[in-house]
Amino acid sequence: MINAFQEQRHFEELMQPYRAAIMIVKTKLEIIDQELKFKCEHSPIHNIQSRIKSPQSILDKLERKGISKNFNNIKELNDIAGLRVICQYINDIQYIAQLLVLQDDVIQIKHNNYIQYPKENGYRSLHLIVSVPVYQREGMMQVPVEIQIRTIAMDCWASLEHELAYKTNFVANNDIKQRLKWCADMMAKTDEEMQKVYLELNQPWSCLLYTSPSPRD
Ligand code: 0O2
Repeated sequence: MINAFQEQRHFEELMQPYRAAIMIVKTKLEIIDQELKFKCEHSPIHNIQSRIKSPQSILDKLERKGISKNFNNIKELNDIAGLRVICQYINDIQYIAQLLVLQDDVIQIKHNNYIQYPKENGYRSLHLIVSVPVYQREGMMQVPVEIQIRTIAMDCWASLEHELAYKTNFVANNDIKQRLKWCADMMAKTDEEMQKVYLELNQPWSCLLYTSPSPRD
């Protein structure tokens, strides 16, 4: 009993910097959204979700990567802390990502553009791994955070597909795969059309929007 309690406490202690990193990156994203809302009358972020990977998922991932299943090896994983940013329109995705990684204390470690290059099953999303400094009593440590940035439509497809196919032991047959892919492509067409309508209705007023952000001096 005491051992289980101590293990739980040890795990929670290891998670502390990751929880802090989530708070830091989430706040940065909220500040970006607030600024754009004020200056461009457009709030690109619909919703931000966050999660700390569960102990079981951590052990499963260590095993998948061929790393010994021990919580002290979590430094080998970059997605213990995860944020999902749901945007209104496709163009918002790249713009938010750029504004975030241009910040001096945000180091980009990895960039996977599954929107420009969707996965074979139709999965679309922009994945970033960044690291941010977290200050604790012992000093500063750089903590990685995985950020998935996608539109409402991409998120709708990915959330359902996650349950239906991605995280199940069930191996989808070709018919199911094609139908899921068809849905993903329809969602992508909807995103394109919604973006066009938004720009047609708002262009005269959104002069600042989607212009390349440049590094601050
Ligand atoms: P969960 O349960 O969602 O957290 P790498 O770390 O680069 O070696 P990894 O982590 O597979 O390999 O990277 P990738 O491909 O960028 O995927 C990271 C996450 O994106 C996944 O986390 C999923 O959340 C999501 N994802 C990737 N591909 C798909 C897909 O085809 N369908 C859906 N619905 N989501 C996907 P986890 O840890 O695999 O799972």
